[in-house]
Amino acid sequence: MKHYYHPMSRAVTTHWMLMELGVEHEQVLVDYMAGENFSAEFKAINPMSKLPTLVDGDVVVTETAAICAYLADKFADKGMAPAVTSADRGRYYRYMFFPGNTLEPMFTVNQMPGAEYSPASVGWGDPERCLATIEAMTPAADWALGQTFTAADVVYGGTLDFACQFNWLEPTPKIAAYVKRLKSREAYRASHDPDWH
Ligand SMILES: N[C@@H](CCC(=O)N[C@@H](CS)C(=O)NCC(=O)O)C(=O)O
Repeated sequence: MKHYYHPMSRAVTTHWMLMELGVEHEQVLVDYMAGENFSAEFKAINPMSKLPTLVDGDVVVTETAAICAYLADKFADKGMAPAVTSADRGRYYRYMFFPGNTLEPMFTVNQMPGAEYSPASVGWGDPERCLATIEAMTPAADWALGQTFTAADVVYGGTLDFACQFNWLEPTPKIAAYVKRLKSREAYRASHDPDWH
């Protein structure tokens, strides 16, 4: 499979997922800072011109969380997603969807001074609710779903890691300890440039 990637992009998270699974893949560097993501060739694969993008045979997967979910299910024997019928699946989905649907837009709008919005209408409510939810959802020990590390940690934990790195999120002791646990993983270290993380 081909993983369209840049080391200073969200593709670091999907690279981390590939490393956790130990999946062989071709790393295709797309220099989006030089506009290579707008080439006709890449736009034919992903009209959003965004990284990461995964191509697995005839299957094109875009969106960081979708790629991680796809890989976790494709390599189900690696145990990075709870079984579809397991009671943990609901909690797993929550960790997988909350970052892209809710946290990312909140962090983005929160960086825009004076932005006006209706908390009841925007999907992310307001920063206070999001921060309270992050604090509640962040595990005090081990991983998002308990003792087993899953794709939920890559997606949710990866978002918290990015947010701390860009100073979008002031980590509480619980968040800082979780991010530290994530960073101690071999696959994290193999996929993240220490100069940027
Ligand atoms: N919603 C997408 C966002 C991907 C995204 O914004 N990627 C950035 C790099 S971190 C990108 O490709 N930017 C190039 C551009 O938009 O020109 C995801 O979760 O994968």
